[in-house]
Amino acid sequence: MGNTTFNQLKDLLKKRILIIDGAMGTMIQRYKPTEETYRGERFKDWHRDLKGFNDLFVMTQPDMIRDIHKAYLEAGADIIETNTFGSTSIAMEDFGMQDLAYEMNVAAARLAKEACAEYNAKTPNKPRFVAGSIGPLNRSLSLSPDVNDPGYRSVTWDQVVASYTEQVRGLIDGGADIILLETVFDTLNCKAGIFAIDEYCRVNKIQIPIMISGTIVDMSGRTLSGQTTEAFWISISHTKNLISVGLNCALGVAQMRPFIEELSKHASCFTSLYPNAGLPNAFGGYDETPSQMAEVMEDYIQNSFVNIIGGCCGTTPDHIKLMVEAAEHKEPRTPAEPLPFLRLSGLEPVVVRENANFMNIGERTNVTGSRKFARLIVNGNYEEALSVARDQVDGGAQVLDINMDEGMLDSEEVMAKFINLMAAEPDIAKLPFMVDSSKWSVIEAGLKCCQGKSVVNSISMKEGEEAFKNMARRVLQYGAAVVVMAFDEQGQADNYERRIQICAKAYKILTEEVGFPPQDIIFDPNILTVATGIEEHNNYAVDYIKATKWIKENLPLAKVSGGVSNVSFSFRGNDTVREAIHSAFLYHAIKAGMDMGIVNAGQLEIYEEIPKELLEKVEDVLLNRRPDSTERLVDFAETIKQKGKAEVVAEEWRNGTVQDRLTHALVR
Ligand code: THG
Repeated sequence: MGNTTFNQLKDLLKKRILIIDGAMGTMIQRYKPTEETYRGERFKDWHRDLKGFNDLFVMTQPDMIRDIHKAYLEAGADIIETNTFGSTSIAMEDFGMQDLAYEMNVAAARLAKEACAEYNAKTPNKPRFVAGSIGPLNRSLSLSPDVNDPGYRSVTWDQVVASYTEQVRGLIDGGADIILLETVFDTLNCKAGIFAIDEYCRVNKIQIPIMISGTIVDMSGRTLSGQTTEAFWISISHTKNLISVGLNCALGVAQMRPFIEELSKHASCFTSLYPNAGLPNAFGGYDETPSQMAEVMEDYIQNSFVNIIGGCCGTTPDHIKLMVEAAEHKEPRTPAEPLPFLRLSGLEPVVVRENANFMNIGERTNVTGSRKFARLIVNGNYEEALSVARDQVDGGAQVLDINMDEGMLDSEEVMAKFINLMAAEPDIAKLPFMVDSSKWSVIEAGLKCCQGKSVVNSISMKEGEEAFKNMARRVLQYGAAVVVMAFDEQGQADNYERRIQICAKAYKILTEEVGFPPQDIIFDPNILTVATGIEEHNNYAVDYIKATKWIKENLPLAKVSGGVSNVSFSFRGNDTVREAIHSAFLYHAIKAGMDMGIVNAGQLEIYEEIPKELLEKVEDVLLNRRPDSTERLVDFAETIKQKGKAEVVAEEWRNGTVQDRLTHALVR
């Protein structure tokens, strides 16, 4: 299978609105199936009740399913869905049928394909497509089923990937033209599905178009796992061969308006909408009539919100027929062309626009960077460890760096556990996460728990180019951005030349060989400790800043970051001096183009407020302005008493007048 279906669909979607079919369940109900209908001949002695397992009909009542497919094709659908919404080994465990998953998917895809073939033969100029339906599963990777244990998950990423891979294999073997991940309420499950499809296609050297359709649970417009529409789009936008993104199920067609409008504004692919025929009524039925739905759809078409329309629960061939009419001879929406900004997400989006302000990445959720956090994690006091994360958010962090690299810990397990716990705290989970480890296995363990678009911290050419490329490709599959350290087989870059040479090489490999979006590359040209007394270290800050400027001027769209607190390790124990060093360092590095930094959020001194004498001595060191600058700063530091300043200041400003408080808040 080449990319021909993808191109064929793309060409069609440029010309007209395509129609996807309506509900399977509603049609099945018309047959009033009994337990015996479900069982058919093959499962008449099955040890579990099977009533309600609609997917089973592809094996036990194939004629019924084929007839339903035909009814939708007859109504004018261009795309019909396989009857496989729940046909994964994981969901089929409920019926003791997990071993039949592959067979069911093959059977279902074949039925749909046969029905399409019949119509394609009749109308060769109107090709019909089979979308292999993949549902969201009955187990969630983002949500705990146990209210008393928010970090618990009833399934693992690897299990979901394995189960989806089997389903994908069955659907493709049975002849599906498209894979449709639908009714996504948990973006992490969806990302595992994307990963499964991508890996399956990579291994088998095939390509298949993908459609993704999310669902929302109420008028807040959030997914069940809590994401806003834009955050959802950002989280899945790495999907290769993505033909469309959209919404289905959920509310009635009219209530979908703000959310499909929002999605259509952001999505660089085509969009789809196939809602329920209204909300379920008291009897579990659906009341919106074909003409009511078609009328609203027509409005959405006029407003260029949609490229593919159809129906979900409660819709029938009559609904589809009127949608076909509503879509006829209409101009289809043109996909959005989002600017190439770095876009991250947690429950909410973070977009790093051109000329964006400096972005704070909270450093404290790091067992090697905070004794307190390390103690809490080692002792299993996760409750309080979460408050460390929360304090960083309150202190202004826009991303959280998480590091669990400590010899006494099972870092993979603890990384996963802590991220899962943070996922249950909306005030923390609204932020994107930066998964920080020097071990790739720990980074992967973290990525498997992030529903948003996170940042990998970090990869480098330390173990050679092949290893580097392999990690970068994996990062793409997980849908993350990446920090690249200026490190190669010869070691860490510690001068200007090595810094820019390594970054330039990494950029070339990533953009030209791996296909990494340049805006998702964040270089870290090594913030190393100054004022150590070793002469070779004197130019470290200068070289970092110079390298930053070079990267920003020569590696288009790439970002620059760094671990800011590293620079001042020589002054451990003297926070006043350290904070002055950090803010003076940032003042110059940001001017040179530094986009973001790992910092102790909430503890950054304001440059203009650094006492003159201290600032001069600090800048002498940072900018390597005189040979004795280290001694002079060390001597001066002795004279500065620790005041526990940050805390005091933080409270004092609240006693000012309204004018003073506003000024303070604005300056901050
Ligand atoms: N680049 C990238 N990632 C990084 C770093 C980097 N991750 C880790 C580190 N460096 C950045 N994070 C920190 C976190 C804390 C400190 C320094 C860097 C720190 N901690 C206090 C200390 O060691 O004195 C501890 C204080 C305490 O125990 O409370 O300074 O460079 N990509």
